[in-house]
Amino acid sequence: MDKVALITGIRGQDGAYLAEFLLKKGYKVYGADRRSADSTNWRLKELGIDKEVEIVYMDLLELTNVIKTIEQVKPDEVYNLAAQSFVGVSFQQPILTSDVNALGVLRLLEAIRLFSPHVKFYQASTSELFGKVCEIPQTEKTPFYPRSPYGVAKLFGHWITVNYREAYNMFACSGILFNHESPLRGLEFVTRKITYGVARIRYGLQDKIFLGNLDAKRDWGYAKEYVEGMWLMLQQDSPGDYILATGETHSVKEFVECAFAVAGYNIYWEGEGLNTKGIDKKTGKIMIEISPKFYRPSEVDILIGNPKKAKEKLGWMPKTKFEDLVRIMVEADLNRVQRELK
Ligand code: NDP
Ligand code: GDR
Repeated sequence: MDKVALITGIRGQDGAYLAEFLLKKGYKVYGADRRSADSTNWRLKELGIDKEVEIVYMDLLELTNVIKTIEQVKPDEVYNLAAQSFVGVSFQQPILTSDVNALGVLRLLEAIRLFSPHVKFYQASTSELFGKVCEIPQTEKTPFYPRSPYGVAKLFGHWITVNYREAYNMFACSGILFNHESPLRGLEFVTRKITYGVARIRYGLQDKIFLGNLDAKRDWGYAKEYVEGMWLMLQQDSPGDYILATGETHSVKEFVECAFAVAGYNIYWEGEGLNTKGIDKKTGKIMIEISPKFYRPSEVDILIGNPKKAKEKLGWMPKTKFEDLVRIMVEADLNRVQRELK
């Protein structure tokens, strides 16, 4: 019999790639969608799997809905990817963010504990747990110090997963994933905002991109590879927590330079702080300006993860290098914008 997986957050970046991955492995995949007015499922469509994933309506805010879904789907594995995942918005919606990202995890764990305790459970934890880092690179043993309501809520999600594993002997894993990007990344995140912006500039649809803190450094990997790591965690003999990361860090500035270079521009910088400008060497045009509205009240300055445990125990290795990731994203957006223009 095929294994059955339930993926929450099916309409998100990781949900789409994980569904694709599990379908290829022969799983029956249920995708939990919280239902919204726009149910185009563009990511599943882009991967050509929208007809293969069975959509069930489930909102992590609604306990009875969560219980009924677990009873109906009878999954072997549950991947909890649903979240209010945008750190910036978590400062404006801290209570909603906590309800979904913290209590939402607990609702799911309770439903599993009470009605289907043999389910294997994956929780989407994050490098945002490290926040104000005290150790470089970060490992599974590095102390947490979240810097946003998003990070604080995810901290609860992480620890409640650990607690249910220890208290009830549940097969519950927490994947501490560093930033992972792709052409399916949401447009509000800085990488996709830049690559889509570059493509629109290239085709004359916009003049410049407004950004916030250019000095923030992130460990950016390719999302398609990270979903395999999630699956591997649930295939082990015993549950555990793992970091998935590349072990490299780059600034937003470097991402900008690299993305523009793929489209044939050469960016140099003038000014400092809010007056920083990214200028195209050939034309002298300003391509990047700073807007204070994209700054966060408290920032995570640098993240760089050590994926040694995942390498040794899961055999998981990131393959795509930073420059290749940026190229994949810019080229996909150049193609998209070209198609939009037709
Ligand atoms: P996305 O924002 O692309 O997807 C999140 C999904 O969660 C969306 O489909 C959203 O639904 C859904 N969702 C939001 N609120 C609810 C709710 N109340 N009930 C049910 N579903 C809900 O995120 P990613 O795919 O990038 O990330 C997947 C998970 O991994 C998230 O939990 C994120 O916090 C975490 N993570 C992501 C990392 C990354 O770099 N991408 C790194 C580390 C952790 P809708 O489509 O309707 O908005
Ligand atoms: P992050 O991703 O907060 O790391 O969370 P994001 O791409 O939003 O920000 C990365 C860094 O870039 C800086 N930045 C900007 N960010 C956005 N969104 N827009 C801008 O204009 C901009 N200018 C500069 C930010 O300040 C930040 O330092 C992502 C999400 O996927 C989380 O769900 C996940 O847990 C973490 O990655 C790991």
